[in-house]
Amino acid sequence: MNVLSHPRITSFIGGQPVSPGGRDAFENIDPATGEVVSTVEVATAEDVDHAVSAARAALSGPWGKLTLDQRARALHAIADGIEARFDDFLRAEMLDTGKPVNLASHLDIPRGAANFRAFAETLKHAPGEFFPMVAPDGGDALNYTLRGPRGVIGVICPWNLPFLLMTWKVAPALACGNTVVVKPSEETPSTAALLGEVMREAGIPDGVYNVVQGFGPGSAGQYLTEHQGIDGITFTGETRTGEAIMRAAAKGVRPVSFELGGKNAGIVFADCDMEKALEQTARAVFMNAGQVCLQTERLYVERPIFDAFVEGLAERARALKPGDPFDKATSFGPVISAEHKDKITGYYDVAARHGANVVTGGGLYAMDGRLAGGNWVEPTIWTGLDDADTVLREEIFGPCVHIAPFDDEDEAITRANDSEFGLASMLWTQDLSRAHRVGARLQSGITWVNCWFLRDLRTAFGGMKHSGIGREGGVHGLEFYTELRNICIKL
Ligand code: NAD
Ligand code: 6OD
Repeated sequence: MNVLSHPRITSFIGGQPVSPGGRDAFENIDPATGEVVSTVEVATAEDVDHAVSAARAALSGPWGKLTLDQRARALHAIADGIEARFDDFLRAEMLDTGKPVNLASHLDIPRGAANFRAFAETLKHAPGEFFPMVAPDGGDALNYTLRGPRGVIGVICPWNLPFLLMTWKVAPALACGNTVVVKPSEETPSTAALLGEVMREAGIPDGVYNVVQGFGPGSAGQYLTEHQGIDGITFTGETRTGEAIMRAAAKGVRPVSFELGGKNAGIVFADCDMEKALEQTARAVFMNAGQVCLQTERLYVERPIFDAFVEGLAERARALKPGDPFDKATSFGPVISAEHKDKITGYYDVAARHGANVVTGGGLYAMDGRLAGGNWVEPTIWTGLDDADTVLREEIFGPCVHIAPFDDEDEAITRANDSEFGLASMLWTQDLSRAHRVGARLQSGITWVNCWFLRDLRTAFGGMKHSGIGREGGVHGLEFYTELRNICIKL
């Protein structure tokens, strides 16, 4: 059954969507309009148990017997399946998130397919070890490593780039021979359900890919993370949720891989290419209505260009076009939910109360017609707050940035690093030596120089400090997605 023609979305277990009926359900709301697009049935603890059992059984079925090359071909077949149903994924993602079509069709859905292709190839280049040695009796011995799948991986996903971030974890998990139970965000259930259909069409054995729908605490998320049949948990979401999941993972000492929150800083030096810096900073702040973990919420601009930069960014914010996400002219979408809208505008109120200079925005768009029911937060720029202000310390995850002037390189680095988070940073300068010097001192898992969100999927991705544990991407995810074993043979 096609999830798009079926407004009741259920979990996907053992190669089949769960038959609808008999479970608690909630409405999936289109953030652009506030209209109900589907109803989602919440997985029970028993459903989660079935999903984990199906995933465990699949490990010792045909899936577990595939060679690396065969698994790589299976991953390419999944990517082919996503591409063949591109428009279905696009529509599902847009109705779940309200993303403008230009963004979802250029970023989210293509990256879903690209994730499977990238990890299909990556594993072929995984390094191994081989150590010949002399034993105490003078005889020879050989050590070498074997990599095997970790087992059943629990994949817990957020709502901001739902398909991109889910496939970013499912693809390496499967490439390494694991099976998965995915818990998509309650805000964005559709693409995970659709991917179940693609898995079947691509001939992936039953039980390799399972989805349990529902919420976090007291629901499918908690049941999954506490389930002792889960061998490892990979999670993307808020730092506080990560802490709860880590507590759940402690029972049974299961490993975790975490991509968490951020409060990312950007530094703009006076020698930057101003046009490019403004264009990319506008992306870094306002793309996906600011709901990207890599988004810049704190910007430090060298004093000689401070006024011009603030005004240039404000012009770009004012030029953004909110509107029907399906209209190609729309460049700015709603935020995910009424609750998230209230959280963001709560910070807008705090900023105003604390005396921020509101350069642009600071409130809600007044939208007409059907869009009046959506969550339309204005892109917002502030200046004038202290670095210690709540607005500069806590992750807002909205289309907003505070811009402060700085006078020298050391000061900019110190202020950028003054955060409990350390996910991403951005640096604009045409001085190559400075780019290396500053890049090396910034405390973040990734630093973009003269660009933003430029991704090579072979690179290590993850956060320092409270922004994460471990690195995924390329061969770096092997540490989490595989068990490395040493074999020592006395010859
Ligand atoms: P969230 O932490 O609220 O939820 C993420 C997922 O965890 C959802 O599926 C939710 O149902 C589930 N969950 C919540 N509580 C749980 C619990 N106790 N046990 C098990 N599962 C639970 O995050 P969100 O609001 O969906 O996403 C936004 C956050 O994600 C932001 O903080 C953002 O920075 C972060 N994020 C980080 C990255 C990264 O790569 N570092 C990427 C995207 C988003
Ligand atoms: O590009 C990626 O691989 C990635 N994990 C991006 C995360 C974006 C956060 O919202």
